[in-house]
Amino acid sequence: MVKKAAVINDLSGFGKCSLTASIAVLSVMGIQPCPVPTAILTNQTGYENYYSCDFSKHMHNYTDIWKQNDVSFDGIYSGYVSSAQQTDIISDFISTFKKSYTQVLVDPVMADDGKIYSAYNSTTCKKMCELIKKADIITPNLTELCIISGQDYGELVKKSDDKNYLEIIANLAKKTVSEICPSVIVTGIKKDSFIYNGVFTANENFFVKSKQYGDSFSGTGDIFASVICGCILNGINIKTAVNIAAEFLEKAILDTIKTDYDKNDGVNFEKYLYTLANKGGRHEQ
Ligand code: PXL
Repeated sequence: MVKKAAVINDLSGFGKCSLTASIAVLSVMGIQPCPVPTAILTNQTGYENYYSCDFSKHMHNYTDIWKQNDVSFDGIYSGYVSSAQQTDIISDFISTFKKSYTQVLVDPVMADDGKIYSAYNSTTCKKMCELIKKADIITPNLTELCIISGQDYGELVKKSDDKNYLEIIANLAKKTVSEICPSVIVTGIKKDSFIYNGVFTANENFFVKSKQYGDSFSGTGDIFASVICGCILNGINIKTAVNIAAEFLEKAILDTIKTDYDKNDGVNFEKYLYTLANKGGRHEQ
């Protein structure tokens, strides 16, 4: 049986993020992605111009009709929301479909590099911080961890040269683990030309270190979370999952920076998707 993941995210025509990333990654890893669009956009919101068509009023139908059709999911993975109200719809979706075996991954997409996304406001962020309480695992970037834990991002990154910088971040994440969500993976922590991803659970606390190349690219958080989702559903442990996600992104980023690029266009991940096919892809088992 192919495992199924409901993927609640937007569909952006350009930016190689959200559903375009998740559908490709999960499929190659042998998981059936079942998309629930939150919005349909011409392109992600980091470009100068974008048009976004909010899908909120249709999202209830997914919950209602899929309930009538008695579908079930091994995973539920949510990302970008285009209104604060959508967090309630996602919360209802999780309550309706979460079974004992369903893994819920909420990527609390809100912000990056210290700035909240242009379609978000403080209410959206407050509601997202409520939604993560329903997750088994969350994958905030450093800015999002700051929002979740009430830490000023600017003040935190001022300490990035300090010896105990990672320890300060670990403490924020551990507080989140004990108070909000059992597994927290903090992505994209920049220090001394390296990128760290931190894993925090009741029994594990560690950072995975990778080389930092180029900019912050569109969609890398979504690709990272999608690989983690695929790995978890394929029974791969969290440490291996983070290494697989980091290595995959490294290949895509290295390829992207070989030529002129616009960070809004995302990374060249397509030609490396095949490297994920033997990472717990169903054909292997
Ligand atoms: O990758 C995060 C993301 C997802 N979806 C949309 C976005 C962004 C970040 O800007 O604009 C539409």
